[in-house]
Amino acid sequence: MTDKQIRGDFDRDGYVVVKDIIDERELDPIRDFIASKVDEFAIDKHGKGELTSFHEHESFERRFAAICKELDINPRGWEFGSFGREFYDLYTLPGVLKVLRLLLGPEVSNLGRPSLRTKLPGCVITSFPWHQDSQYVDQKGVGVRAKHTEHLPMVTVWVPLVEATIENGCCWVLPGSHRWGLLGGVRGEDHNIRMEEDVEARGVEPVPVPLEPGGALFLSNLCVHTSKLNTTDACRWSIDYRYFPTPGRASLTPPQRKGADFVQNTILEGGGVPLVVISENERPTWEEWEREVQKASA
Ligand SMILES: O=C(O)CCC(=O)C(=O)O
Repeated sequence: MTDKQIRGDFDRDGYVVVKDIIDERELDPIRDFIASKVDEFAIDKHGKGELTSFHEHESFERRFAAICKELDINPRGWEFGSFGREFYDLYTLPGVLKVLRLLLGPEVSNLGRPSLRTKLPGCVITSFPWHQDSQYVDQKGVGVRAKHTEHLPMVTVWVPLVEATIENGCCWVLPGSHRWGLLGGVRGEDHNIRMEEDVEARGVEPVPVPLEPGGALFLSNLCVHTSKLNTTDACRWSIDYRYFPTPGRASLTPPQRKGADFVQNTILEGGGVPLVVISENERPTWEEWEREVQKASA
């Protein structure tokens, strides 16, 4: 795709799918990280007598699903950490940064809190209802109603670690919905946001986004999207992470700056440190970033 097509699709639809921008080998460290955590989990549960098998002969896609099935658990998210070199390397993938520069300009910060998705077979709680990502950023607590980032352009990068298909619960989008503004929605007891209106009634045809590893879906914070039930017997592993314009950027309008400050403060309150990516050649190294995070959490 040309830069013009990427920018044009994103402006028109509120999302753009870019295939083959990540080398398969660039995904191996995060897959290895997942595999080793799943292994530790199996060993721990087996040691406690809760598992009859380590399920070690299952594939990457199947193993965690088999373990959770035997334990009869359905976790909403990944519970084994999301900070490390593997994550830094994903945030700074050259192909991803190139697209981000087209969509958000030259200086962006990473929100520092990725969502590593297990998306287990038949797991209802990870069939996320229609939502806009700004709703999750702005409304942290159950029942909270707030709008802080409506005017701040943010981009979610959604990266499949196995093939995402309609059957295993890929994302679905409503093209053009980023022009509807930030809609009313509220976070329920299960921590999922639910819209106050039936967005499908607006008549836009939902579009599925099946995607092979190596591609990425770039989503505006206002693009309405969902992901449906995983009807297969394997996990749909993926990771998504978010960027926003660095708050100090001179070109921000006052409402954008307010939104960026809100995001920055929310991250710092939560003990995280945003990763500032100035350009492909100028950004904190992994060691610098790690030191900063350690300082913040000391
Ligand atoms: O990966 C999924 O299943 C849902 C992702 C999503 O809705 C999001 O990243 O906002």
